[in-house]
Amino acid sequence: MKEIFEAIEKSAIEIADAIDRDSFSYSETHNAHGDHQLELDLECDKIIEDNFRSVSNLRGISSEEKDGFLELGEGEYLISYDPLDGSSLVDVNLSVGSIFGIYKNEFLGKNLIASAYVVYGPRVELVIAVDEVKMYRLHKEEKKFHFVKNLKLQEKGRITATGATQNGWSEKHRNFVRDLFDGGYRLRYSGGMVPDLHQILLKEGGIFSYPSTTDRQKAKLRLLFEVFPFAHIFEKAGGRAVTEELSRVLEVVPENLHDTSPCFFGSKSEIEVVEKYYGR
Ligand code: FDP
Ligand code: ZN
Repeated sequence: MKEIFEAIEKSAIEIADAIDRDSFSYSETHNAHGDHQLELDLECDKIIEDNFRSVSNLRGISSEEKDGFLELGEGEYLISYDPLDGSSLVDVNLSVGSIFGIYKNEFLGKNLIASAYVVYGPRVELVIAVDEVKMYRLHKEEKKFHFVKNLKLQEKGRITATGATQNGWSEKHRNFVRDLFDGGYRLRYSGGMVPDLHQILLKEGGIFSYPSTTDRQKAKLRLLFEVFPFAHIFEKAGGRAVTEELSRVLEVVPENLHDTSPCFFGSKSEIEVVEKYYGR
């Protein structure tokens, strides 16, 4: 696994450079989700693919920006990744990120053995979860990540982030959000999953939700590329990640690489509020 983490670090440094350097124009192509790809989405995808190609123990990779599975060898690990999450925020200079899930055998939540994400903000930070959740910061001159601290959630936080088109929210979701605001929670939503979840982890509590809507029952966030890795990180940090049916996110079985699911990530107390409104 050391080689995998080194490839992620190297990719993060190269992507941070690409964000500083490149134009943010659209390419001619769309990904499997119908998103119009930026030139930068494709470049970040290529950077990560190239770095993973030199890792010896990989069987293959799957990316939000690629339609199918890319076989790389006979190794035991599989990696799913989102090369540039929040690409609609690149042109307005808000933080974006990369997300990684590392699996054995099959792309199932229960097979996730490590996960990681990188935030490209005013600083570049890397978070890796194996048994514990560890945060590192890039020292730009040295081109090296330095350990900062372990991330651990308290029982309860004070911030909430909720996505999707509000006029499509269910009654349950409206009541859930109202309960949080009535209880004094503050809204913290940038529209980038990585910085929004990073904020909750660093503030040691709170809740992020991306619900189903009337026009999108399966919501928007992708199980393999976004939802599983963060569910793993939140659980390892002492929090929880559940679906609208209130099952553990990591128990959802995807049928296709690009499947999506409604999801909630939070500290324990806020997930109890989800249970209060989404329970039968
Ligand atoms: P984006 O489309 O900009 O890549 O990956 C999807 C994502 O961003 C997440 O980062 C973010 O949490 C979500 O979409 C925001 O979606 P809404 O605008 O529908 O709330
Ligand atoms: Zn994404």
